[in-house]
Amino acid sequence: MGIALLVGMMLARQKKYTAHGICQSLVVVLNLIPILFFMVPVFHRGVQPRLFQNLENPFYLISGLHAFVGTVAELFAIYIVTTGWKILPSALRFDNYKKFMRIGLGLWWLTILLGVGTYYVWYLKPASKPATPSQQTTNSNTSVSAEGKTKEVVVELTGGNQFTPVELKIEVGTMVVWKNVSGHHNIIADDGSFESPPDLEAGSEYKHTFDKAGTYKYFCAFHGGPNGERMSGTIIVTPKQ
Ligand SMILES: [Cu+2]
Repeated sequence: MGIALLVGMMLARQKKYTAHGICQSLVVVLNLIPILFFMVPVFHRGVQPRLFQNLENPFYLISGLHAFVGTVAELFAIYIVTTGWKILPSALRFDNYKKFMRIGLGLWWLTILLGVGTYYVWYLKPASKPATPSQQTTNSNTSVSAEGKTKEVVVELTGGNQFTPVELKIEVGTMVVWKNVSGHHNIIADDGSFESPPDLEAGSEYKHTFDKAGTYKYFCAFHGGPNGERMSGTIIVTPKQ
């Protein structure tokens, strides 16, 4: 998109205004597809519900800024396109093309930079804590800790965007250890009673002990949603026998 915008800018410099208009308009319109079908749903599920409580966390701050500046940039660009093709009534159009184009291009480049930043923070940034792979018995995924009190049960998060097992039955007092085997995931309870860090990198884990009987639904905000949408799971906690 950024390269196409630069090509479009060259066309304007060479005074090929129709080609310039077609090039930049295509970028603006095609850009709506990933925005509406990918970015808006992921933002709505994974960022917006916890954005303002977590502004000090780069995961939320950078993706939140990208969403804000990107929305302004796309709307501004749509305004430029509708003016350029004379779709808007003349009273609403601008005359100062150079100024508007410069502001528009500046906003788009800022959005692109924030987008690269979001990609880095979400998918490339090395884990802040070194992963601590814990020893596990080979034939069972249930183990008893050193104190002999807390039972631990493992749920694996895999690259296929699945929790394994999807449904887990445990007794009150059991600790569930979610181990991220591959990919980027997180664990968020539908009812908000537990929540992992926003981005659990491969090799890291998140633990939660269930002290109350009940049925707990949870999901990964990257790949699922509440109420059992796609990447999600259930923990059924039964009273002590
Ligand atoms: Cu996931």
